[in-house]
Amino acid sequence: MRRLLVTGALGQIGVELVPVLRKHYGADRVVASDLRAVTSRSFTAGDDYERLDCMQPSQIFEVMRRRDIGAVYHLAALLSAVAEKRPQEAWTVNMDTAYNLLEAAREFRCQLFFPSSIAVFGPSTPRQRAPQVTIQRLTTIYGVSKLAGELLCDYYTRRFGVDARGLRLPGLISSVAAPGGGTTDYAVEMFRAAASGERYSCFLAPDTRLDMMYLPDAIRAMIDLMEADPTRLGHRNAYNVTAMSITPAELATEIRKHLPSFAVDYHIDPMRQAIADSWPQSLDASAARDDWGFSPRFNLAALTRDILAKLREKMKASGDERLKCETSHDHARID
Ligand code: VAH
Repeated sequence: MRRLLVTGALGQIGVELVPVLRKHYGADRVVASDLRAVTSRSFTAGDDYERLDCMQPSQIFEVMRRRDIGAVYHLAALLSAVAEKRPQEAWTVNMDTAYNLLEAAREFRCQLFFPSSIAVFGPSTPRQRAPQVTIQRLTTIYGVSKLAGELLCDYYTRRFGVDARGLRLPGLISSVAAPGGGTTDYAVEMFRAAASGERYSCFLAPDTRLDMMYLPDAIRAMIDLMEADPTRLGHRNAYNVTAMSITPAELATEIRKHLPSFAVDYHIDPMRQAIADSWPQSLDASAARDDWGFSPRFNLAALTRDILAKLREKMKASGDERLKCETSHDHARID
């Protein structure tokens, strides 16, 4: 059986996606890769890991051939806030790597997952329940690279028969990896501060409403999309997906149901606030639901409960007893 390759495996999505893929398909079928040497605590020397610079086509082709890759989850990219600080580098990294992986997918006849984003929408996109097909006059270099990536994937599918598929991901909240330079990182940072008993200084205004999703739901959506019947994929590059539309103030209130003393103040970062304000406040994910059964399991209450429990376990394992949740709540799962 051909293997799966994850690029950018040491990033926020990758460190959670790789173990789930290995559990789903078998540890010997998933190759993790990133620019850095395998010194991260997320992967040990025994893990199947390749150092891979996706800016180098020869390195990609060599790994594809030697490891007999049949599907790629291409996660290597600069996120919105970092990209806006270094737009030229962001364009080069995000676009050249996407092009290189599409060329490799064409050459080796393999599937490609491309992570798009709500960043492909802009101020003139309908703010509420942004449709699957709508105006896309985005205003960030990250959005330009993600929309161009979507169109390039569609071209390779139409012109060369490459099986490329993508999701317009909202902000992703996880308990495992540190944030990676995005505009929605405040949510991950807020949980980490609360778990450590610290006050959090939020870089977005309290009423900044954005789409979010728990990373386990996003990973399940990625795998479901990649395994879906291709004849049903009317919008393969790329589907709107979301699980909730929340604000920093609402997230803080939910955390305080478990940690009543948790405090947040607001020191707005003008650049990240401008990026957030350019994005819709909510997406319409009905096409994903209708075409391949997208169905997130975690709402805000269930996500908060699960993340604080996971952070408490992690901290206890490291001997840190600071996180004692003072109340308990029933699971408020969507399903
Ligand atoms: C970012 N987390 O903030 C990413 C994501 C919707 C936002 O694309 O850049």
